[in-house]
Amino acid sequence: MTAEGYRYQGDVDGRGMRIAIASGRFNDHVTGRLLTGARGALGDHGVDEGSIAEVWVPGAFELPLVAKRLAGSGEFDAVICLGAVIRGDTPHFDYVAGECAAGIMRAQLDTGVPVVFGVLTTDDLDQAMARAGDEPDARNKGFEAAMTAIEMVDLLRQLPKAQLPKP
Ligand code: INI
Repeated sequence: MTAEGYRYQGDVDGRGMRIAIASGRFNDHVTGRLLTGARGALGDHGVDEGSIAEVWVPGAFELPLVAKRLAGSGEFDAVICLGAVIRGDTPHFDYVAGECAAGIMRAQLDTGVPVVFGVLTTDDLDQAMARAGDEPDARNKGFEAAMTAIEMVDLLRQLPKAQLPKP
């Protein structure tokens, strides 16, 4: 403890971490770029390529179920979800984007394993492409999601363990 109290912050050293990346095939011209960005960040920060599992699902709506399975398997320290939900003229967007976000949150709360929301929700394709830049940096949401995953794994390792609820 310092004079100011405690301070916790995750480091972005991914050495030894095992990471699963689940990606939606819907709009795969976008999600493929997010995946490249995520792999770039993991590689730059010490995650071994052999410790990364790549999983594809049909679309963003399927991400929560698969993320929960991966997170609960005990095989991974974090799960990164990548998707691109692009608003057309249909209310489908709101259902897909909303349920995807809620399901991903539930997967991480239920399992205690970080499940990162690397899902673009944009009005059009141009906006999506602008967030899926081909440089491995923060203009690529997949890159940003991977950095979040590493930081969260390290942060949770530092924080006090959760107490089991009293019977
Ligand atoms: N899935 C996406 O990942 N992005 C979208 O933009 C999208 N739109 O627009 O419909 C989308 N729909 C498919 C959805 O994720 C499911 O795969 C489908 O509904 C079957 O459950």
